[in-house]
Amino acid sequence: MGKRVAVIGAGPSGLAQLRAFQSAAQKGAEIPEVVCFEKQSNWGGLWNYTWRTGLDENGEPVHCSMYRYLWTNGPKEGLEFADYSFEEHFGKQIASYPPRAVMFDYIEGRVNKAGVRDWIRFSTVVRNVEFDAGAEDFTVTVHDLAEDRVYKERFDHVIIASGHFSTPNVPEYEGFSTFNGRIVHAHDFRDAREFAGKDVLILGSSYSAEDIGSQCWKYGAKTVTTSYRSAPMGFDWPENWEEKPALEKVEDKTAIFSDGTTKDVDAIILCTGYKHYFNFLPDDLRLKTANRLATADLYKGVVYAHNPKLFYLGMQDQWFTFNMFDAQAWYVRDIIMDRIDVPADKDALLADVAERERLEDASSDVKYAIKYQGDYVKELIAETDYPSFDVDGACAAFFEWKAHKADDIMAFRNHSYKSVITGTMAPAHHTPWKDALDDSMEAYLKN
Ligand code: FAD
Ligand code: NA7
Repeated sequence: MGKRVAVIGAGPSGLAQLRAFQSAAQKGAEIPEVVCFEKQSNWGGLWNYTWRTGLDENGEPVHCSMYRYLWTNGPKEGLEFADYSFEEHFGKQIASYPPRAVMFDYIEGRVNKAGVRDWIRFSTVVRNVEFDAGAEDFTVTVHDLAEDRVYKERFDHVIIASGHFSTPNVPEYEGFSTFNGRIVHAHDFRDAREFAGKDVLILGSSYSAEDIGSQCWKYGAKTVTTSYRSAPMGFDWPENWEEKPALEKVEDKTAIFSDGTTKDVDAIILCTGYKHYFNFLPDDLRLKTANRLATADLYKGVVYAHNPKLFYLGMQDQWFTFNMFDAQAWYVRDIIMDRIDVPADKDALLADVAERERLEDASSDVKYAIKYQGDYVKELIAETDYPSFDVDGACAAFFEWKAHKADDIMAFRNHSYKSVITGTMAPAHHTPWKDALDDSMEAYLKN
């Protein structure tokens, strides 16, 4: 069909896009030429772990925000690929909260099977994207880091799949520059053992705060103190864990909170979230959005309203992940392959966004939010040939997960759920999460 498509990033979203095109080709369709640019030397995005922090071996910002001993923070039954089950990959059903290495293996398994590795130019960072309104195409400038060569290529479409949990949001509080201990953002947190025996202060009250605090607790921190800006997490924490209101300042090693209480701490971990950050995009193409379910300026959550030849994948805040990226990738593929029409009128695109925002804002209930994103996944897959799956069943697994967390925050990962792809119940893991210090793939799969 003569079109050329650039995909930026080979994490779960970018790989979903490659698999979407490959699956159309497998069914006999003529597909565009697809080129994926990935700045790291391997695929997997955030799941491609590195010990490095700061700058990588090429002087580029390290993308990885994951850490050693990370296990999925939600049940795998909520994210399973509809076209590639865990059972197909591992040859058996496995427990519900796999460690990172197990997830990486699963992610890689599907794209190895699809045979799309050759479509990716690794160690190649995208530096700039420009739209030529006359030619109606994009010029993409990239840096081949291995050969140290900068070059440009033209594409009819660009798909941004560069993730949004990599550039840290780093606030400063009074006294940080004279704090007598380590201050680190979650993005640079790697090994919880570093904090064994220490009094650790964690800022934030979302996923990173909960999980990094739990990691520190599991690997022997003396105490964990979490400080919330808006609302406490409110779990029934272990006895050496307490929640405090907002941090006001630190003096030497003493943290002072808004209720006047204090705590002496050895280290401060900023679990204060991430920024949508696209330093390779000019003003007219750059998405500017908060981390929310209804992303600003994206028609159907993927088409950039200000230039509908440009797409973004995975830019939403996430209950659903891999299967949502798939739904988006199949949908974008079908727009590019002229199977799905996008309204020509920009106001219609923005009206779609406004309606999504209105519906998201209609309730602050967590179950409502999970169902809202589930409905979005359903909406997209209804229009493509992505294998339909029981999205309501996945929502039900998320509801159970929430209840299990409320019951016992240090034990929720010991529970099992039923696959909505194969219908099989996951086995219980052989060791409770808090006692499972070896989280290698070999150890995890010993069930
Ligand atoms: P990413 O995984 O971030 O991949 C983006 C890719 O783009 C990277 O490979 C990067 O190198 C590349 N890239 C970026 N910029 C450029 C450029 N300029 N040029 C070329 N390449 C570029 N999700 C779950 O489902 N379960 C979990 O348990 C879970 N835990 C998480 C824990 C942490 C600490 C974090 C931060 C996230 C977690 N997530 C989890 C959510 C995570 O966002 C998704 O699972 C998934 O990794 C998102 O995929 P992505 O492809 O959109 O982005
Ligand atoms: P989130 O979910 O965006 O949460 C960020 C948290 O940081 C949230 O509790 C914020 O409080 C808090 N925050 C932000 N700025 C500040 C300042 N200045 N001071 C204090 N607290 C602040 O990010 P996470 O890293 O937890 O999760 C991101 C992904 O990583 C997620 O998908 C997981 O799977 C892993 P607020 O509630 O806004 O007041």
